Amino acid sequence: MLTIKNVSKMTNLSEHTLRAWEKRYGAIIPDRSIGGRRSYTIEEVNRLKILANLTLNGLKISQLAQLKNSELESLNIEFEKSFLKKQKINNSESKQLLENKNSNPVLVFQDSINFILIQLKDYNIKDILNSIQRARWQSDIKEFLLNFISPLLNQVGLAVENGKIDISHEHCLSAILKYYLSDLIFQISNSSIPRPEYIETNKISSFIFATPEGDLHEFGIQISACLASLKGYDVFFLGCNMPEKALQACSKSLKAKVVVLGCMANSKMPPLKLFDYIKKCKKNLNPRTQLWVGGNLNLAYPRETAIFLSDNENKKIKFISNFNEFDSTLNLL
Ligand code: B12
Repeated sequence: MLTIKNVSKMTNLSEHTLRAWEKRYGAIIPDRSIGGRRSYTIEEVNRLKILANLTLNGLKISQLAQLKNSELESLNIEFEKSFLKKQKINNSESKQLLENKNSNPVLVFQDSINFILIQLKDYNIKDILNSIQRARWQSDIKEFLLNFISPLLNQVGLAVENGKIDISHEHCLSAILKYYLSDLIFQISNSSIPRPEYIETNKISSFIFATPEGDLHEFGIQISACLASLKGYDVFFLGCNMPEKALQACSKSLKAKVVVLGCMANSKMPPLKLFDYIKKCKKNLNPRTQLWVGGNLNLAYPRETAIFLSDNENKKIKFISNFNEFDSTLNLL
């Protein structure tokens, strides 16, 4: 028998939503153990997964809660079919996907990314958002961020470089993702999303996320903020383009354990200016606050990074160039 915690992880529905759907709509009324705890069956979990998908597609739980399982399943298949048709996936592929949606998440994500690239050309925001929501629903948050959001941004970058789409399309997607990921950070922090890796004691350590003044690339810190929050750390997302003095003041006031700077090598940010910013930042932070520099700075400028780190004052600064490394560093804290 499954507890509400298990079910929350399996369906990506928060415990709060599960209780609300039970109490307000009677969508599922699980048995109770002798101690009064909810105990779900696998059939109930399957029903909840379908309800979650249909509500993501815009249907109201109030309209769905009383439908029979068979009615929900047919409705769900209709939605799947119309979505896959839109993605121009041929019949045999769509059948395979319908039968075994989770067997190849990379394939499912790549289809969604292709679909978004096509929709971007027409600035079709509604379908893009829908597609993002579906990718989110099909996977856990980490997979969604690392295997979908990050490759999506890179492929959009490539499409601009190759002249397949133009900068206005890239900006359009950036605007959508900025909104979507900000909301996700907020939802994770407020526990409205299950956190399988959550560690209660982590919440005494606060993390600040920002990018240096002049650097507008903020998806790296948004993704990292989600990863830290999933582990239970208290996350303060300050966004991009942070003046160094303001960052220090904030870090002092919050007694931050770690300041995470996202630094992307780009033509508008000369490396010396970035290293200078990082150096000043470390110098003026509380000595107990760690400074982590995420992004491709050390990879793009290995020689400059080596020189920078040879200075005793900078030795304790950590350079982290990808999210898996960031995630493991969080475990070591
Ligand atoms: C979205 C985007 C923008 C958006 C940013 C919007 C926003 N809210 O963030 C906007 C439109 C503002 C923008 C502006 C510019 N951009 Co831009 N942008 C991109 C794009 C398409 C995606 C970047 C991104 O967020 N990727 C997602 C991240 C998560 O993945 P990633 O970049 O591969 O990062 C990896 C690692 O570096 C690391 N990582 C990255 N950040 C972090 C942070 C932490 C904490 C950690 C742990 C790890 C980490 O993890 C990732 C996976 O391994 C890339 C294209 C591309 N191919 O990357 C160009 C790109 C980064 N931009 C580029 C350029 C040149 C610019 C501009 C100078 C363009 C211009 N002429 O105005 C300006 C600079 C503005 C400024 N002052 O900063 C170049 C940089 C090339 C270079 N080395 O010079 C790229 C590569 C495009 C290109 N091929 O030319 N950009």
